[in-house]
Amino acid sequence: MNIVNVDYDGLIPNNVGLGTDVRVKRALEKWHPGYINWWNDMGPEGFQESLVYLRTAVSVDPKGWAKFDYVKMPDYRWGILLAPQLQGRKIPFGKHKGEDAWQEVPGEYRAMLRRLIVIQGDTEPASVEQQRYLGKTAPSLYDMRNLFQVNVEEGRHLWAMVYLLQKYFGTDGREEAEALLQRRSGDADTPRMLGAFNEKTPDWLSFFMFTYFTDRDGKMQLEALAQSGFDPLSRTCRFMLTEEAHHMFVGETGVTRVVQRTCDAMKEAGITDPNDIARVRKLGVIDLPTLQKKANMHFSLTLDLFGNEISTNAANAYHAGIKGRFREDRLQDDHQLKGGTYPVLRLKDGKIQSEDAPALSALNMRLRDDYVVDCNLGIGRWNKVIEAAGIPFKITLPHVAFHRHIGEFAGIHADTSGKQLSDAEWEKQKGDYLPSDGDRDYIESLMKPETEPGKFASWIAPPKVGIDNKPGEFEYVKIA
Ligand code: BYC
Repeated sequence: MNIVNVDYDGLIPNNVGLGTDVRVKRALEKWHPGYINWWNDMGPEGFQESLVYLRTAVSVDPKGWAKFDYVKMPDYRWGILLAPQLQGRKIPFGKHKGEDAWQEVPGEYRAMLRRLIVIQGDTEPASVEQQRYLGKTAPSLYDMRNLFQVNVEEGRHLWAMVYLLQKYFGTDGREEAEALLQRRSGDADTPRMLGAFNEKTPDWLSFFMFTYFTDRDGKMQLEALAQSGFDPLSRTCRFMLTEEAHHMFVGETGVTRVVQRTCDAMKEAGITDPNDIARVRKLGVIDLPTLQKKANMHFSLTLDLFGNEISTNAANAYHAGIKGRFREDRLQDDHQLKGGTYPVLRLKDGKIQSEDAPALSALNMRLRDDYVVDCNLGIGRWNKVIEAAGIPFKITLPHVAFHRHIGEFAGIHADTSGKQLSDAEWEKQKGDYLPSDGDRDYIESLMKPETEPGKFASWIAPPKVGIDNKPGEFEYVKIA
C-alpha cells in the first residue's frame, strides 16, 4: 500500500492499511453511524444539504495533499491519515531517549497515553458544537465556507484520535471513543473536558478570536504530542498540524479584515479617536476597544488550557517520552532536563514574582511561554493595519494573571497589566477589560447573514485572495 496516497475504496478513507486490519476496520465501521448521528445533531445547523467548496485530503504529501470540490458536509470523506513513518525514528527525549520509537503502547504508560489522547480528542467535536449556529450569520459565503472547512477538519481530528483509541487501547479505547460522542460542549451534566471548550462562540468575532487563540493552543499541544515516542501518535499529530495551519489562517486573517474595515470606515468618516465608540459604532463596524476586549477574553480562556504552571502530570509525560516540548527536535540540550531550571511566574507572599523551578516541572509554563510568543506574531500584523491608517491604538495581550481559572492566578483578580484587584474593584472594572452585555448586544446586532456571492457584511473587509485562487464572486457555498 502506498503510504502517501490515501485509500478511498472503503467506507473510511485511510493510509493505515485498514483494508487488511479487520478488527479495527470493524470497530471503526461500528463507530461510524454514531459519528454521523452526532454530526447531524451537533454539526453546522441548517446547511447539511448545501454544497460546500471544501478541500479533502487525498495524500499526506506536504507538497500537495488536498483536492477542492463541492461536497455536502455529511458526505465529506472523514478519514484516517498519518504522516509517513520515518524509518529508524528514535524516542527524542525523556528517560527512553535514543531507544526505538514505540509502535505499540508501552504497558506502563498506557493510562497516561490514553488520557492525553482522550483530552485531545474531546476538544475536536467540542469546537464543532461551539460553532454550530454560526453558519446562519456568516458575513459572506467565503467566510461560511471557511467555517465549514474548519468544522469538517475538526471532525476528522476526532477520527484521528478515535483511530488511536480503537487500534491501540482495546475495550477501554472503544468505551472512550463512544464517550467522545456523548459529552456536549456547555452541557451541565456531561460537559466537554476542558474549560474553554464549554464556552459559547456566539458571534463571528468570537469565531475568529477562537481560531486565532484557541486553535493556536491546538497547534502547541499537537506540536508537543508530535514529538511523542509513541510513533502512531506522533505521525497522527504531524498530519493534523498540516490542516491546523488553515484554521489559524482563518483566525488571523479574519481579525485582520475586521480591523481593516474598522480603520477604513473611521478614515472615511474622519474619526481619529479610537475611543469614540459611539461614533465608530454608528458606522456599522466594530470599534477597536471592543476588539481588544474580545482578544483579552479568548487569550485568557486559552491560557487556562495549558494547565498548572507547575505540573507533575507534564513532568511524568515528558520523563516517560510521551509528550515533548514545542519543537523538541529543534532544541539543543540534553532532552532530559536533568538539573535544569525554568523561570515560572508564581504568586508568592501575595505578589506575582518570577521563580526558578525545576525545568521538568515547569513544562506547561514553558509551552505557554512559547504560545505567547507565537500569539504576538499575528497581533503585530493587526497593529500594522491600524498603524497604516494613522489611528493611535495598539492591540496588546493582557498579563497572564488576568482573568484566570486554572493555575497560580486562579485565586486572584488582576487587571490586564497584572495589577492585583480586590473583589470589589474587579466587579467594578471588569467591563473595561472583558466584553460587557452592551458590547455583546452591539456585536450581535451586526451579525446579519450576507449570502450573495462576492458580497461582505458591513463590518468586515473582503479577503485579499480567494480560497483555491477563486475569484471574488465565486459561490463558495450553494445554499440548499
Ligand atoms: N480545564 O497537572 P495539570 C485543540 C486538569 S486545543 C479543566 O496542570 P496537565 C483545539 C488536568 O486535566 C489542545 N481541567 O494538568 C483547539 C488535571 O486533572 P487530573 C488540546 C483542567 O495534565 C481548537 C488537573 O487539572 N490538547 O486541539 O499538566 C479547536 C491538574 O492539572 C484544565 C491538549 O490539551 C482545564 N483547562 O495539563 C479544536 C493536549 N487544565 O488528571 C481543537 C492534551 C488542567 O489531575 N492534554 N486541568 O484529574 C494535556 O496535555 C494536558 O492534559 C493539559 C493539562 C495541558 C490539558
